[in-house]
Amino acid sequence: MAGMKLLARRAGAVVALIAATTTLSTGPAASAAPAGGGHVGPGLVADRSADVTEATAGTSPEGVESSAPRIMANNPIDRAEVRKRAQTWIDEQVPYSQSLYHSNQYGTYRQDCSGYVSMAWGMDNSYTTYSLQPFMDTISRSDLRPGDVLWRHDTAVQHIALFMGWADTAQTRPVVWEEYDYGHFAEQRVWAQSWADTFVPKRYKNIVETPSSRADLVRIEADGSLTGWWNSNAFAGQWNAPAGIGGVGSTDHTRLRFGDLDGDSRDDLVRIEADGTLTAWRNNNAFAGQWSAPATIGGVGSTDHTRLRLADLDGDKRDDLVRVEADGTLTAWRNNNALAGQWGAPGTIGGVGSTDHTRLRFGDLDGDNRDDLIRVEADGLLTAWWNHNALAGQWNSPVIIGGVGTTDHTRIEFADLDGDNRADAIRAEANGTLTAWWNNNAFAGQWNSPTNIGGVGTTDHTRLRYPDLD
Ligand SMILES: [Ca+2]
Ligand SMILES: [Ca+2]
Ligand SMILES: [Ca+2]
Ligand SMILES: [Ca+2]
Repeated sequence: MAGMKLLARRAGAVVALIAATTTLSTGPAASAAPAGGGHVGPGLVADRSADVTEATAGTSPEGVESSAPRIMANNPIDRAEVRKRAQTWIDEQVPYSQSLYHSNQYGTYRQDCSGYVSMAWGMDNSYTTYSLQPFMDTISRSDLRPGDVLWRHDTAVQHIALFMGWADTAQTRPVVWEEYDYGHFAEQRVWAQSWADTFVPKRYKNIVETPSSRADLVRIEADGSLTGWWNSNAFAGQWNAPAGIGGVGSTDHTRLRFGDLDGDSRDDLVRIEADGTLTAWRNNNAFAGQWSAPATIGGVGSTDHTRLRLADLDGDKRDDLVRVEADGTLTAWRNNNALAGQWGAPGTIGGVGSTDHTRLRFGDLDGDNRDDLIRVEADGLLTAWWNHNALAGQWNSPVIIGGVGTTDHTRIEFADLDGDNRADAIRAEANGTLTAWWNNNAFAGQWNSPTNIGGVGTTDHTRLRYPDLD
């Protein structure tokens, strides 16, 4: 689908955000042995266009309700929580059964299609496809979002599956998570259109729509003003018209980072000063031009600012601070309450071996809220370390998760464009168009084919950022 052209307009009213600086804290400390020496293993090259096996039919009927233990009470629940709950049955390889019940920290539910959905939605019983009906509204197919369902109840088929995304940009083949038949675990599949079209899209009445968690687009202009494009539906090429959202005064744009410092799910703005202090503007409502006055929130001592990253290492929704040292070790400061100047003491959390630090990125590839580590290799392959518990130095061994072709690695970034909590891959092309790969299960090497999601006109790509502003 061709992307809508995103033409830039100069910011109108620019809020002047001028920094003050006072030094608050800490220089680096280096301790502990590096973990996860990062070397690319051969033979793990992912097929980046790979879709998972396409399903066309085949579901067993389901069991019936029983007096199984009741855990939850049909409370409001957001989509990230639905994903987190549903993921557990896939990880635990819960086999399909109409009579067996599976228990974990989220309760005890029948191991069939509707029991799985009841569990994912945190319901007070293992409902059936029939008895779920009063809890759901019918929605349009184009309105489907992760955590909604595809539902069918007729004489031939009684089935329900969690909708998790689309496998194609034409939005005909859904990616679903389901318990669908004996001999299978809870799993992710892609449905053929012919099968999917026999299902009705439904939404749980208690789903809470959190503010859009899709990454937006920002360009830092030469005068320090910020132009923002709101991501309406990036993979369909839909962005709002560009708007001036503030400005920091004339500044070296490579010193600017976005990250959520206070966990309100809006990315705040940080500038790394020459002396290593950090100046922050809290995002109060960026698209309305509302930012808090700048404040100094700490400092790392004089340092090469290009070595600093903001990433949420522990999944508490607040971005922590990471510095890539010359020898490839990673030093981290946990964000305890950054806007109040509170950070944990610096600690070494691992290392990737001597490496070009400009090739390292952080992004949550699997939706567990912890940012994983990615290195863009010279040949365009992507090496990733799954963040198991980074602040304790625990990472999985590096794996190749795909590739973006031989390319200028400074053009590659990772951000969640569709709000499914998994970071997608973005390449800023020389002509200002943006190419994106939807993360369909990155650690299994599954990405959708690259698609043009829009463009900003010819521009210096180092001025582009992909924060979630709202
Ligand atoms: Ca924030
Ligand atoms: Ca954190
Ligand atoms: Ca992660
Ligand atoms: Ca995503």
